[in-house]
Amino acid sequence: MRVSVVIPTYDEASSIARVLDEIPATLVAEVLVVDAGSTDGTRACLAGLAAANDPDTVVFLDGDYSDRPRELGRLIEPIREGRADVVLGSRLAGGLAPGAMPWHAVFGNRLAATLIRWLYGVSLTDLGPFRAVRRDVLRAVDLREMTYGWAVELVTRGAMHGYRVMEVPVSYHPRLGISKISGTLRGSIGAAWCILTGIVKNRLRPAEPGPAA
Ligand SMILES: Nc1nc2c(ncn2[C@@H]2O[C@H](COP(=O)(O)OP(=O)(O)OP(=O)(O)O)[C@@H](O)[C@H]2O)c(=O)[nH]1
Ligand SMILES: [Mg+2]
Repeated sequence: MRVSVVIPTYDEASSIARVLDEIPATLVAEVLVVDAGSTDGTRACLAGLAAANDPDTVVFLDGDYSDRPRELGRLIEPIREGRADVVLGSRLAGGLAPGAMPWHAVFGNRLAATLIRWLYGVSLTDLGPFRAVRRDVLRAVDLREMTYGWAVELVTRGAMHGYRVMEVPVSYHPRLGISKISGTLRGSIGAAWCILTGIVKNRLRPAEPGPAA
């Protein structure tokens, strides 16, 4: 299975070398660090995805050393074994280190996961940035959201297409460098709005044609 890793970065000079060092080289074919000057990290994820060289699975993680790249194997294992199509790393089911996530981010992620459970029947506890996705899912889902709603769109629309979405516990640690999103009011409100409205909106959107159409 060919695995491409995509890491959005914006002013992460203090952490990116460490993140890259700890990616298990035997498990991945390529790593794309997307240091684009966009207005948010998720658009950078999509740019990385477009540049990836024919992957079977794409893994996303943050460049601030909050996620531990050594745990990458946990995310791709269920895909490799044919048990899942999308695997999310849950920080709230895993080891959340003190100070790693502000309280409002914990609350917002729990709320989003609960709504996804209710509306889509997918059992999640968190919507973390460390995730692995089979390329088929990325092809089948017509991704329209270019900002924070992108990950939600993938999970919710993927589930509506019948793809298997699951989570595994991952650890999460205080970031190195300066906070860009969850530590700022603007970032937090923007992300919360996109994510929560996206969960409802995607449920109401008509199904897109299948991948073969
Ligand atoms: N290319 C690019 N990457 C970004 C941008 N904004 C954030 N990122 C990266 O996206 C990832 C997630 O952003 P973070 O700033 O860690 O957001 P967060 O985890 O919600 O909150 P903090 O860790 O508190 O800042 C990090 O690797 C950032 O460097 C951007 O405008 N462009
Ligand atoms: Mg972060």
